[in-house]
Amino acid sequence: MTAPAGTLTPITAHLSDDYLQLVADGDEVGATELVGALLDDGVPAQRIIVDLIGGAQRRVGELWAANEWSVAREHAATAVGERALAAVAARTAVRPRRGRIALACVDGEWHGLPARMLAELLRLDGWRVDFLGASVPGRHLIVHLHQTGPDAVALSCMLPTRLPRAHAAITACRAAGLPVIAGGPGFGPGGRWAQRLGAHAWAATGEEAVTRLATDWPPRNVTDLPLPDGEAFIGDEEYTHLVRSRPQLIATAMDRLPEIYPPARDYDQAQAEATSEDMGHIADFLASALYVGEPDVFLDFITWTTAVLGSRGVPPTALRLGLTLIRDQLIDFPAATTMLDTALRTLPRT
Ligand code: B12
Repeated sequence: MTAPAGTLTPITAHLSDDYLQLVADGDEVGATELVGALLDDGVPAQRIIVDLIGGAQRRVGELWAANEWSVAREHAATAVGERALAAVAARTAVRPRRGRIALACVDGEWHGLPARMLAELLRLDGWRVDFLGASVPGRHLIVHLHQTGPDAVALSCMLPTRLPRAHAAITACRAAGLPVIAGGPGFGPGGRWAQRLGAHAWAATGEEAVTRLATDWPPRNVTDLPLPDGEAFIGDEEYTHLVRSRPQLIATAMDRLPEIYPPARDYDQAQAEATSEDMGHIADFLASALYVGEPDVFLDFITWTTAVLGSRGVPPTALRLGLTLIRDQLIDFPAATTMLDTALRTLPRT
């Protein structure tokens, strides 16, 4: 017998540790056997998806960020999570009794697993879900919507750097008369950038989305819903300049780095590539911050990246110099330089 979803939380810390160990070992068979045994014991599929599989993925993220796990180990762990989720889905068929939802990750967003988790939660609640997977280009999404005629669109965005693309997708869905529910931490604390970009609703978690969609959804007269205030700032001149000049910005910063940061003179190819990638992240988060007019997009990234680089032995000085090299090339852009100056002030002094 299956207990109703949400009535108990039978995923103990001990069970989570066991599952994380299987994930850490890349043991797909062990992980699918474990979730199968839990289903046999009557543990609700929702608890397995959210608490066990999702909880382990978040832990994997912490281990990667702390440089305890390599990218390869993280990839292997994610593959086990996907397999375990598929095993739960295969065991829990539910006949659709609600509407049809298209669920996609926005263009350039490769975190497909959280969206897949949401897809399964919605399916368990009786929705027919068209899961379109990771990184769905806006124009293909719209073609799909016209071909299939869903009742709503759910858009997943885990990284704020994808906000401009999320905005394009939301705008296109609105134009097609479809309500959009947005989700994922990329939309900011409390989903505040989702609302600013025109989404009709936002939910922090898959379970919150299920409740929301089951109660007050869809909004009536979707096409009449007013766009939020502040549309005008979006995608201004500074953002456009930054996006266009991104390759040049990074190349110039990389050329100048050894002059002002002598350790960079001895970087091997892998270190140089990682540094160039970090410069790219600085440019991308800055561009998104400019796009939505929210310095916090950039400042949150700086806090996060200081910790990640620190755990890899890169001192705040290196980040400070990287930011300065980008700033020096953007002196004619007041919003960008203000954000960079604020970020520079927040960096720990060494
Ligand atoms: C696995 C993983 C990857 C995998 C994804 C594989 C896959 N198939 O999903 C890969 C390797 C591709 C990846 C790549 C990157 N990643 Co990554 N990744 C992760 C990791 C470890 C797990 C993600 C996950 O599955 N979380 C588990 C679920 C349960 O999370 P959740 O947020 O609670 O999910 C719920 C909500 O988000 C919500 N939700 C999600 N979508 C939607 C949609 C709607 C409509 C609604 C209503 C709700 C909703 O419902 C979910 C279920 O309840 C996270 C760490 C973490 N803490 O999440 C980092 C993380 C997200 N990644 C991060 C980074 C930086 C990257 C890279 C930039 C790394 C790099 N240097 O290249 C790239 C970017 C790729 C890209 N452009 O998308 C950072 C982001 C930090 C930041 N500042 O934003 C994180 C947080 C890691 C960290 N601790 O630093 N990553």
